Amino acid sequence: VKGPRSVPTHERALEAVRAPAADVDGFVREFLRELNFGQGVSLARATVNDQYLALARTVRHYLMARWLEAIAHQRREPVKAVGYLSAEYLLGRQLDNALLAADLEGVVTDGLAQCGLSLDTLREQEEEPGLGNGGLGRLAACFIDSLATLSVPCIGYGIRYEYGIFRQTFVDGRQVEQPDTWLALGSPWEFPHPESSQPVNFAGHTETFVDDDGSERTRWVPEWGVIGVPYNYMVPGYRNGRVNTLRLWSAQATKAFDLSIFNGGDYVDAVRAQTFAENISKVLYPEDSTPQGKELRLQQQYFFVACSLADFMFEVLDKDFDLTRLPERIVFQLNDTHPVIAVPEMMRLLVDVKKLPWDQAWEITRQCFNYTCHTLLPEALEVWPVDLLRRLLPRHYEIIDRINAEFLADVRARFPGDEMMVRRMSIISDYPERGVRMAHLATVASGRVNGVAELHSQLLRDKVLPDFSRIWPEKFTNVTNGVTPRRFLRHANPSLSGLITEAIGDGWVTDLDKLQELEPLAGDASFRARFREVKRANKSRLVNLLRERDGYELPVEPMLDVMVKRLHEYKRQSLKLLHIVTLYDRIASGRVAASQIQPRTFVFGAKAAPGYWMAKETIHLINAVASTVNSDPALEGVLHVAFPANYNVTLAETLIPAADLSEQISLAGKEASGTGNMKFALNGALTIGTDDGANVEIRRLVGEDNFFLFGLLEPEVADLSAQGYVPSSFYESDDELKRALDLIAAGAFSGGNPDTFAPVVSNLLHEDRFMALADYRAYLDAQARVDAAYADQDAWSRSAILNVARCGFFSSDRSMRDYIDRIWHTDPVS
Ligand code: GPK
Repeated sequence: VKGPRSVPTHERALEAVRAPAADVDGFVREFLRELNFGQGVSLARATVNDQYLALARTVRHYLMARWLEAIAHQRREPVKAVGYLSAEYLLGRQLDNALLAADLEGVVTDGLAQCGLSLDTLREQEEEPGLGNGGLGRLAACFIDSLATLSVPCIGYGIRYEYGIFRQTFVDGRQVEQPDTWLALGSPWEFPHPESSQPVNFAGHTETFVDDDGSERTRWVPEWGVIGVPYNYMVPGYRNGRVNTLRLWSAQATKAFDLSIFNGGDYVDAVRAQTFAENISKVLYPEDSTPQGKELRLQQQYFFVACSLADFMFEVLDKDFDLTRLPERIVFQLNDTHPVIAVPEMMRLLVDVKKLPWDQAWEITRQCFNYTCHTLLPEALEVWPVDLLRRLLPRHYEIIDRINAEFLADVRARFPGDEMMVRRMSIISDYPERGVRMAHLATVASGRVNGVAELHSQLLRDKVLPDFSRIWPEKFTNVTNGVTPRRFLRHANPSLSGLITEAIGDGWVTDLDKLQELEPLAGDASFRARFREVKRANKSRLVNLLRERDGYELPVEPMLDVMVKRLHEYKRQSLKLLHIVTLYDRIASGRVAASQIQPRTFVFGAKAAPGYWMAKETIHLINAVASTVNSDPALEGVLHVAFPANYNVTLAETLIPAADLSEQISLAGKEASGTGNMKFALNGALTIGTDDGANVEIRRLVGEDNFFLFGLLEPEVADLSAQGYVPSSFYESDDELKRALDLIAAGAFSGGNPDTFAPVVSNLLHEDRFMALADYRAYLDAQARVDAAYADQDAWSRSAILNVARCGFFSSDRSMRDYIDRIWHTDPVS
């Protein structure tokens, strides 16, 4: 598949990559050329999609020269790069990001206007690449944005899923999943490079043989294989001339595979085989924090890391590169356990393919990997059944087995006689079935292991991997997550960005600590008034969007209270619901007059994993409560519940800037970090939250007066569960809680049918793994404090401004500097 590369003279090469003139005329010329010659239509006949595709390609041209230079530099100069290995990248729309990075928005707006077109119409045409489930995938997207902005060489490696995260629809209030056909109308941001494809093998067996030099070696005789075709995406830094690469792999059938079957004469089988191979990159698994041990998922994981390692080691570096020096050129970051099969794959490449001695290969491998853990939930830590792993990747299993044997010998030497410890630490577990604990493998192989917020990193050390942190305390570190200020403030909130820039200049876009300079303005009444105008304008923008997108008629006035994140029991959307049901009940029962209630609009956004039954029942209940509340005339203008379907990055960009109140109400000790929490605070919403994840750090930075804390602390959660938590005791002892649950149970939101939500009620009453009932009263009290605070608009705005001013720490630029200082030790390039 590899075509020859031509070797042009240096001058000719430069000539080929000159960007179009960055003025209106230059843009229009290039745009029309793309429309005519690229898209094959005249302006008069072009559809909106034609126009969008031509625009996207035109914008690409402005970034291309820098991109090619960055790629050439990577090959030419001995700099160390970051290889970010992630099964998910939740990118969001590309056009606006590219316009922002290249500073083209003004030119493009004017140029399109000259053609009778509007940028707003064209940007709506883009289907966002939803190649991730939630926080973990979005974090990867923020990180690669920051690395490009910091001019740090990075290749993001991942999978080009043909279907990203499903499109959520509601039918009678229930979630129905539709395939995400994001590629259907063409994908102008990607560059396929079939000439750089990589073969990937599976299954078969291993055999030992004696090599030419007389040594005994092992080889893998695989049974079948596929080809990985890379698709490159630009990752532009913010106005710094740096463009990094995101390289996503797509699976294709091999020619050899086809041929053998075609020669067998069975044409139809041959075509089926092709489909089988291409299935590997067909669809993103929609489970977030609850991986299912599916064979295809393991195939995906091995597929993309095998392609990525070979790509870096044999394509980016020269074929004859001295691999003992590999750690000088690359550091791979394992984004959770999904890419951890890269560890035995690197050993296989070094030992079997490059014939390095095992110990030397292990030394190199250990210097090349670091591991980020994103969870504390035991069910989210991947364990692959030994039978499955051994069948699919027999050589990798042998390598893991040897890594484990050597590791356990080391443990036994340090702790003689402590076989319990050996069992606890083993990479291969015996119970409940023989399985490979990918987090253990990652920890053994990595130079550094990090959690994603202070509390999480501490719990990771103390509770998830305590034995490991005892023997290797220096391995463990924390890097608190961050979010990119480009997408989530500068782009998503142009009104607030404008106000900030007017006050302190625009340096904050790449140096978010500068937001501190806003602090004195929190005391300035006229600034506060302008801040409120911005919030109001953002609410109007949201109301307009939800009218067009979902047919909602929402009032602009009320407090906007937002809970958007994956639907998961530990995140406790059900606790939020109990609050709403209680407010409803207070009015319906006449205990409180509607006029006494602080008007609020509640917005939910949440996808449930299609196989997560309780989460889907909760979605149904949210929709049922919404329709009851919204159709009650007594509540008009007082309470409103909106649940727009298909919450995604694009909706977040309009929703977050409009929010007054950010709901971050997971049970303490369960949310590793959260990043939505950061986006809301940065956009001037106040948080109501538990002492969990990065909430802890947000509260410390914004000040306890500007944050509504409630609920059990993590040690209290641990105590309560040790004592034996009995949720019904909270139900019995709190009349309002009892009434709220009884209302749901009686069918108040299901047309009088008590069966509809019986499982949800019963789950809360008898199981309540995440202690929603225990935190209910504290939560309602905190909501009462929110109401009181909101009644003083001026004081609220002051707090909101202080949230913005004090959240500079949560820039992913800072996260990236932390990774660089503590883990990667890479340098920016000039
Ligand atoms: C954690 F384990 C997982 C997972 O499978 N998917 C996922 O999105 C999230 N996460 C955590 O739940 C968040 O607390 C965290 O902010 C995010 O990863 C990024 O670290």
